[in-house]
Amino acid sequence: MSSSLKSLLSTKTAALKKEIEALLSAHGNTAIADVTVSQAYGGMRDIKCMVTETSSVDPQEGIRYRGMTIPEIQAKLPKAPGGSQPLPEGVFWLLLTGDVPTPAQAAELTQAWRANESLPEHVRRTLDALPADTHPMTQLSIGIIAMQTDSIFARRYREGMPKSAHWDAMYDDVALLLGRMPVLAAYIYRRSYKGGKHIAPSEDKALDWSANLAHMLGFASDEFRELMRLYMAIHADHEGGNVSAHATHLVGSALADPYLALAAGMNGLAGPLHGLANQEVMRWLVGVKQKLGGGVPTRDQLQAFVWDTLNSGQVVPGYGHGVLRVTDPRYLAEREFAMRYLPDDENFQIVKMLYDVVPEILTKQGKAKDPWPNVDAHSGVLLVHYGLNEYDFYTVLFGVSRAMGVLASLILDRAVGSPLERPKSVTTDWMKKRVATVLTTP
Ligand code: NMX
Ligand code: MLT
Repeated sequence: MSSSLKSLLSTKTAALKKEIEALLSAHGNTAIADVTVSQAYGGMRDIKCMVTETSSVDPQEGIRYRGMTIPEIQAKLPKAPGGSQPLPEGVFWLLLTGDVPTPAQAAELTQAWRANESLPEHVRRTLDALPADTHPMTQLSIGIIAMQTDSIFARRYREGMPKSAHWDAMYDDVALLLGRMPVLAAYIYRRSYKGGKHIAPSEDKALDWSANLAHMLGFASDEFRELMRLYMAIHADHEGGNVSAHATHLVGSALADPYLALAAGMNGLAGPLHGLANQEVMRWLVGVKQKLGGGVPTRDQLQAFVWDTLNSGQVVPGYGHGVLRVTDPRYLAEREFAMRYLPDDENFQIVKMLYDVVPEILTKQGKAKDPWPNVDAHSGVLLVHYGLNEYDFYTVLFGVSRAMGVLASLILDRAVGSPLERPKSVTTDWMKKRVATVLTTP
């Protein structure tokens, strides 16, 4: 990766480590949260018990990367020549260091990642051994694991590197992995859907990471490139508690190398309550159209379809959230993109209508704590508009982006020496005794 980023990081993480040590020594025993029985049984919602530096989600305003909102990121981060969306290279720099990079620094990252864009032959062969209709997320996970043979962290650990060198090895692995992720994603796409007719990375080595991904997927328009930049920028991170980030962090805490840890995160992302929701949204939306004979349904028809979904015991994909209690700002960024580039798109009309009807219905049903749309409610229609119609592939794009956030955190984990994660579990019997004690204690 960029050498100036590495030396900046070395200084920054040394300072961060000192801050953490001072905090621990002065306030190590200060309580920051209480845990209720409902939280222990209910997916640990809102228990403040882990630290992630890269970003934070506020229920009322959504994600901030190092304190910056999505609109601020769109306004302040470096852009590609002629582009108006932030470069994900800048997002990664920001997540890792907390600084907004200069255009030259973002370009340094483009160069560093693009220098690593070859996929080892054995990885291609491993993927080619799978049936072509293997789900793309399964292929992504297998592809990442297959690349583990190149792990610098694993090799240096075996050679006896000291703990102080862990972050350095992690950093080098991440540079390789992030360079390869778009190539891996494009390889999966072209083998699954385009008869294995692969497209080599662009010969224009200054072409940014997302535009090169668009090129390798087979979509060359300037608008699609812009969409990829936006998509990669906004899906990158969502603090540490979401399934993909938490799984990556947990597995990494055993000093598993980043390939093993990222694959774990990607396996979590492939769940329909997490990243896979983006493919489910499109499938659901197309189901509405098919059932109603095509075209844009009426508001009444759409309302009836939403109720049918709920009454048959399914969730409305793309709506609700574990933390957010407002419309996801990432959804709003996608909506703004749609208004600018595809205002008359038929699927976009339906997505807009859903925004009108679903929150009201979920509120009336009274179960979901958050009736508003999340990022996955909008991304599919943008991709379909440009001809990327293979819904099962969508979560792979989410994964390429999410790799930036979770791997930035993994570097930081190793830099500050985060220990093995090992919370205490209890049994229901313990819980019953515990509440009985609380009840009888005056
Ligand atoms: N449609 C129907 N029911 C819902 C929905 C929804 N969109 N969202 C929540 N509920 C239900 C939920 O299933 C639960 O029901 P039950 O008590 O029968 O188990 C009840 O409302 C309470 O759930 P919440 O506490 O509001 O939500 P939770 O934090 O457990 O789950 C999600 C959050 C995101 C898993 C949930 O809202 C959901 O399943 N949404 C649809 C899937 C989706 O869009 N996932 C993508 C999330 C974003 N991402 O990229 O990861
Ligand atoms: C995410 O981007 O990870 C999702 O919105 C899920 C979450 O934050 O729990």
